[in-house]
Amino acid sequence: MSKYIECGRMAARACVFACALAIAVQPALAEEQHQHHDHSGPNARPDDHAPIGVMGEHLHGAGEWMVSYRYMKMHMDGNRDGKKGESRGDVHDDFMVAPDEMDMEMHMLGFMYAPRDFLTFMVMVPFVKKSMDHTTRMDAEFTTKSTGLGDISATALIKLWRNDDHNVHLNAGLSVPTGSISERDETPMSMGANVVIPYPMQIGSGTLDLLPGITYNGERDDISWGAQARGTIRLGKNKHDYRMGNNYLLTGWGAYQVLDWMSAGLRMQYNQWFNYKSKDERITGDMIIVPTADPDRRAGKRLELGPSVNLIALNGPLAGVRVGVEALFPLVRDLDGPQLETDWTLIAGLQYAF
Ligand SMILES: [Cu+2]
Repeated sequence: MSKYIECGRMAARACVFACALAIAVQPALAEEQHQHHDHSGPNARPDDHAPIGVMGEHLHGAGEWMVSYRYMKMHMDGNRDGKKGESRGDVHDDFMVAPDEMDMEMHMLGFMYAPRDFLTFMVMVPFVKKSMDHTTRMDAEFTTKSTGLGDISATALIKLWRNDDHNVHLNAGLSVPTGSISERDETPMSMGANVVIPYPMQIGSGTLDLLPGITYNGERDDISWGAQARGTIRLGKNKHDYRMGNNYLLTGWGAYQVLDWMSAGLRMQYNQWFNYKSKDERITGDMIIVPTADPDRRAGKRLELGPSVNLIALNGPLAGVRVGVEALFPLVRDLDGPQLETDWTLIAGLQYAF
């Protein structure tokens, strides 16, 4: 129980810090300029928003709301240790079971509301679906699945600085452990029992996580660009006595406004994540038969690049509706493996501000 109190205290401190910062920077912004970026009106641009895979990259004008839906699919095929690919046979040299493929799908609902021009609140509610195929040393194939509500997050986006062409804001978020860390399924080794399945198949982190970040946007004439750095900092340990590794993400993008209602973009993203602290005794026994059950084979880094398209309806009954599609492909993958490697990610979304 004390762990939770400790987490709560740290989270409370983080919130107080974010609010204090907001109050401290607010006088500098007291002279609230009229909303330069109208997200729904006739002056809106398709590239007012970043490629759809970026979150919390824009603020809204005072009184404005936005609802969004995103669909994300990540496909992983084949194993890798370091930067080098490993065959199923390589994995079977050390483990009784090799993961072959994994698909992760996410449906994410988003809500944004700006009480003031300098402050926008954002809440994200993910629904996650995972499926992993495996082969045993005896050549038996099996699939495990998990699905459910993920970790819900709330973030304050606080304007730090703006002039005609440039914007900088702070992202101060908190993720709460609403996602399950007790997903179960049958495996050939479980003798018909439903057992807790390995770490990558769990839906949530089980911990309160801080989501700090900073975002920059610029635009001039027909082009726009931006960059964002953000982290996922896990607090304490979860109820099954482990903590997932922190995650750090750095991304930059550029977009060109092809038409009033359509922009095309390119984005690069660097992501690094770390090994787990301690372990879940239900998953990691004395003998590790599959690499996904090893808390010390979770870390990795990935550099990705991909194209995107943003559309906006400027008038008519759908005015203010935005559609975005983005794909990401890996340039560099470096895993503390063997781990499944990500081959592609697809993100599509719908946004409506009012
Ligand atoms: Cu928004």
